[in-house]
Amino acid sequence: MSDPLTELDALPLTRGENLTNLQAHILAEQARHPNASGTLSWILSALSFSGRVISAKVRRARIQSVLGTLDSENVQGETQQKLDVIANETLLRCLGTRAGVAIVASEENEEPIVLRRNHEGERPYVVLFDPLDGSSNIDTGGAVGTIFSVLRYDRRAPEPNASLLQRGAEQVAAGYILYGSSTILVLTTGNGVSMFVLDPSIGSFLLVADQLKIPKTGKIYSCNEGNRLSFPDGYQRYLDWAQQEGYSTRYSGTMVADVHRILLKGGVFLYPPTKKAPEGKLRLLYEGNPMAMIIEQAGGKAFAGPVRLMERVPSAIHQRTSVIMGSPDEVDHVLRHLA
Ligand code: P6P
Repeated sequence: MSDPLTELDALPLTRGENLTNLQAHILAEQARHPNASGTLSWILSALSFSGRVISAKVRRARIQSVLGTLDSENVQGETQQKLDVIANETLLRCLGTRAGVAIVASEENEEPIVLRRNHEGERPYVVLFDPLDGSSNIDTGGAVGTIFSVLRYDRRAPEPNASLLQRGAEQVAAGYILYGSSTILVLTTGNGVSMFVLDPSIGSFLLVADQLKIPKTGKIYSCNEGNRLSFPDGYQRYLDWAQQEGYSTRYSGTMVADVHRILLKGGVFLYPPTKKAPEGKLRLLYEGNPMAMIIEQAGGKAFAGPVRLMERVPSAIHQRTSVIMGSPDEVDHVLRHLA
């Protein structure tokens, strides 16, 4: 009969740490706010549940012959992968059961979905998400992810959608779920960054790192150099400099995977303006802002060209942005070449 404690040691935890699951962590965070109603905790719980469902779908995609594409396109004009639709439906159906969610907005839906208007007593929220970021990598077994952003619903807003068009600095929570060699959930509610790994044998996200800090430096840059010739000059000068300094490049085509690597190992992720996407390709509200909140909460920097990304005032839900985010010193190296 093996000693249960040694089995605990085998879990993906720092040796000697307590065994904390995501639910316990969320409730502990809630307890830090005496007048918290628990509404946000329920929303985070719905996002976690969605992540577990989507993870199971992603890992069985080939088996369930879910791969391939629907003949439909999403608002971005991108061919929808079947798993895009399934991930989107999963999030809508999990969040829809939570009373505190007033509006949801998704990369896959042209218009936001107003779930509830009357909010007597509730402190409602709006949730924005990219249900399956990097979905073009699904068919080749590449990493994909879900990105989410939570803002307060503004009752005073002239119309519901105005609550969606808030600066990233107003986010109350943000994070992502990476479906890679393991399923990893990274979350911030404004009090640092926590990382959880899904243990599929028990169906729980277990805390493996709290108050995660991004390395100050890292000689790695992550960008699609296929677009290099259409980058503005400053970015090309930066790439010349980085290559002369012996930097490595890592780029998977899934923002969640590329930024997660930088969060743990250091470096800088950049998606500059290109001829095809003069505003940048990534979406401000449900890619740029949530990833920027994670990076800044971990001690990194996140810019859109020369301006702090989370200061940008959105004018449209599917608005695009350029992105420079990662280790503080590495972002500074890029900004220095843009000046
Ligand atoms: P490109 C995926 O489609 C995505 O939105 C991000 O996850 C990723 O960083 C970027 O676009 C990849 O774009 O132009 O390099 O294929």
